[in-house]
Order: sequence, then structure tokens, then C-alpha cells
Amino acid sequence: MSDSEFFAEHGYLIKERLFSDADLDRIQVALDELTDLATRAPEDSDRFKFSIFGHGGDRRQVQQVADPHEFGGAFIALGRDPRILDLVEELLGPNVLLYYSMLMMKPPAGGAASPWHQDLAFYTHDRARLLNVQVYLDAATRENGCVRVVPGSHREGLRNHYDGELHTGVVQGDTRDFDAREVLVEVPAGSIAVWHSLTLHSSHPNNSDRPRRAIAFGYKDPSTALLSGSFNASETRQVGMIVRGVDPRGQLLSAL
Ligand SMILES: O=C(O)CCC(=O)C(=O)O
Repeated sequence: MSDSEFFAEHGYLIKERLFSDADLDRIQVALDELTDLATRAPEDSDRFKFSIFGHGGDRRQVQQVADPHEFGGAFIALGRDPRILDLVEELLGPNVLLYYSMLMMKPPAGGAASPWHQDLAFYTHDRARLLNVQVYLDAATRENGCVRVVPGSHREGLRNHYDGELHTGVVQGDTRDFDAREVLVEVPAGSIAVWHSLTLHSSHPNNSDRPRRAIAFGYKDPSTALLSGSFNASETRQVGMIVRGVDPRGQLLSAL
């Protein structure tokens, strides 16, 4: 089965050790610079979050950074890396827009779980031609809070993430069926996981003594259009940038 056939069937894809230890060392240098910069941030913002995974917000250790690719260097190089983009092109087509990125550093000893959700619920588009690529800087295991996906759920439509008028970012109702169908993304450092914007996913808490750090990149086919405002400012704060091909419908012009 080819990568695109597997992705079409299951809504996710795992590539183990796509990046070498030398690649990870380069990212680590950039990460050290960025986390150092974050300590100067006066408080939680759309850019830097210190308590999103729990632990009461230790200001010396940023837990989430929005759009690290905007800082350039190793982060934008990673978002444009041909090893990722060749795969994304195979799944999305010749035109690819880097839509957002997110650095997630789930701390050890109780880093919080993420509840079941679908990424498309955060930025509704006219078609679900968006996907997420998560690059693992550490080995991910159940113990340190790996991601879980529900295979095939991208073919079951968008679930309700609303409680009345409130967009919760969490699938409402009984989710025990998702727990029963979960596939754990347990991978060595340097691996990637790709999931479709409609694939149900969540993550376990980090009950280990090791962090679980990852950088996510959101990519989309630029001919798919945002239908309404985002519920998560950091994910559509910028209109993104073309990293393969062209912007055939002028989305970048109209989005401004
Ligand atoms: O990395 C995690 O623990 C959760 C990631 C996630 O749910 C997302 O990026 O949408």
C-alpha cells in the first residue's frame, strides 16, 4: 500500500526516524535560543504559553510556542524540509501552503492530556484539504504522553465541538468508542506523524520523568478557503506561505 493509499484509508501516517540525530541537534540549538527568548515574555500570550499543559506556569520553561517558523532559522528550514514536503505534496497535491506551526513541550510528571478533537473544528474550510505533520524531538511513548489517533475517523465527518454557543475545542458527548479504537503514536525521536484535519486525535498525560517535545506544522492546499474566523488565534494569525507550487486562487491576496 502506498503512503497516499494508507493515508486515504486510515487518515494518518507514521514515518519513523525521518530525521537524524544531527538534524535533531540543529533543532535543539534553535530551541534553546527560542526558549531563552520566551523567558523574557512578560506573560502568557498567543505566542508563548507557560501553563497550557499544567504545572502552574513555571516562567523558566515555556510549554507552547505558536508559529516558531516565523522566527526563521532551523524552524522554517524544518517546515520547508523536502523530506516532509515530498510527502505532503503526495497527499495534498502540487500546491502546498504552510498554514501554521506549533511547538509543544509537554513537561514530565503530569503534563496534561489533550482531549479528543478534530483540527478542522478550529478553522473551518470549504474542503478538508489540510493536514498536520508532527515532528518528534523526543521519543514519544504512552508514558510520556504520546498522541492517539482514531483510524478511519476522517471519513466520518466533523463532530460537534460546541456546548451551546461556546466552541470548546473538544468533541462533545460520549467518546468511549474513540478510546476503544485508538492507535498510539509511539515513535523514536526524529519520527513524524501526519494526520488529516478530520482525524480524531488526543494525547495521553505525561506521567514519565521525560519531556515529550514536538513541533507541529499545518499545511493546506491553497485552493481551499477558510470559511469563518478561527477559534484559536495562533492557528490563523497569519495567512501562511506557499512552500510548494503556487497559490492558484489568489487566497493570499484575498485573505489580506
Ligand atoms: O501533542 C499533543 O499532545 C496534542 C497535539 C494535538 O492535539 C494537536 O496538535 O492538535
